[in-house]
Amino acid sequence: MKKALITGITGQDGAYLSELLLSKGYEVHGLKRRSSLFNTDRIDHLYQDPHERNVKFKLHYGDLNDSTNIIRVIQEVQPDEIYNLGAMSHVKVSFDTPEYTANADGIGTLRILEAVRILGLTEKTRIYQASTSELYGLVQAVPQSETTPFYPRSPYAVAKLYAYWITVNYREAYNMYACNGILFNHESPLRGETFVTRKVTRAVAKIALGLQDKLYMGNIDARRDWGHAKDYVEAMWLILQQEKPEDFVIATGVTTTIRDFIKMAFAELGIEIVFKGEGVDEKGYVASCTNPDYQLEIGREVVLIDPKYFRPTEVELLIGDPTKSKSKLGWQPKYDLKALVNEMVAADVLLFKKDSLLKSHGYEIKNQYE
Ligand code: NDP
Ligand code: GDR
Repeated sequence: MKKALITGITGQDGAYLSELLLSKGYEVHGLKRRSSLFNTDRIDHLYQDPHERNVKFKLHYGDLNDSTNIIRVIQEVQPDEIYNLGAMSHVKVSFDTPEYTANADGIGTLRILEAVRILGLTEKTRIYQASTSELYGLVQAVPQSETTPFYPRSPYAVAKLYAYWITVNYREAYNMYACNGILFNHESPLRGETFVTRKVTRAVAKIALGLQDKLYMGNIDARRDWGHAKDYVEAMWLILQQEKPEDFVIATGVTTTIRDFIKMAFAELGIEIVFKGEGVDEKGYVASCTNPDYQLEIGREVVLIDPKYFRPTEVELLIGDPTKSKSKLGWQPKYDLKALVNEMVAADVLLFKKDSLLKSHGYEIKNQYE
């Protein structure tokens, strides 16, 4: 039985990857940060009582900023595969916490590679590094492939650039099986609430159910190549099953504006949104509502722009070229954007119907926006 160690196991990708590896018969170990509240919502359904025998899912306290802890956990687990998914992963927040981000996202990767080397596991342990399309940053060429030059545009992306190259360097210097998956944006109902897709699908559900008035957005003209996280964790696994270690772009090859994503998400509930004007004064209003379940008056403004969501330097256009991953890995996504939006909106409607019910019975509902 193979053993895998996942950093970032409590995150979106960590949860889907755990499910995938367990279904393949792996023993799955995860690095979990200590938190003052439970932070295991996404993996609670996988929890196994550590007092039982043959436990296949185990969590270890740890942090990517703590070398000795990482060395200890890797020594204890002796993993066949490490998936380094842990990171301060929010681009906008990285402008507020650049040093922390550099440490966790950049040096954290070095700590993993160095631990494997120090422990003499270079022949046994394969390493997947969660690299990102944010490396491309300021557009040099499209679609972006494994050979497109990088031009990072945020402290997050600069930290991930270090992580990318240190992974390549350890592969070349020490003959390690260490690979970068350059993944374009991937989303799901488990996506963190402050990333744009989830922020929108949550707001669509809440506006339709009368729990929120307006949705405040940043740059809605940016374009992203969005896939489903479930498809993307499959690619991570495939990258570690090849004969020789290589880096791969994982993307759909289709790009869409945030504006169109907003329209698609509202359309799932039969609500048509039209934008008027240009620039920061632009507003989105309800043009029609054909769903009898939702009482949204025509002409009501529901989408507004708040410059506080703009980034000091923006990544305007991402569109990936997945040719290499399709031909070498045989990777093929099952979801398109329509199916992804459909699943995300449906999940958030279900989630907020509970709040709606509580509200109708007089309970106070807390709102969390960002
Ligand atoms: P999430 O933000 O959902 O999850 C990040 C995970 O990292 C969480 O488990 C978090 O723990 C953990 N973490 C954060 N800081 C530390 C730290 N200092 N030490 C240990 N663990 C830490 O991200 P995703 O699941 O979406 O992404 C997974 C990885 O893939 C990330 O590295 C991200 O940068 C990268 N990536 C993501 C893409 C995407 O579109 N989703 C695209 C390309 C790359 P906690 O739960 O305690 O906060
Ligand atoms: P991104 O994802 O920065 O691409 O990084 P995010 O969803 O945060 O932003 C995508 C685009 O939407 C624009 N935008 C807004 N974004 C947020 N979060 N909130 C808003 O209100 C808003 N309005 C407009 C942004 O400016 C941006 O252009 C994600 C993360 O998962 C990274 O960890 C990962 O590496 C990359 O995807 C690939």
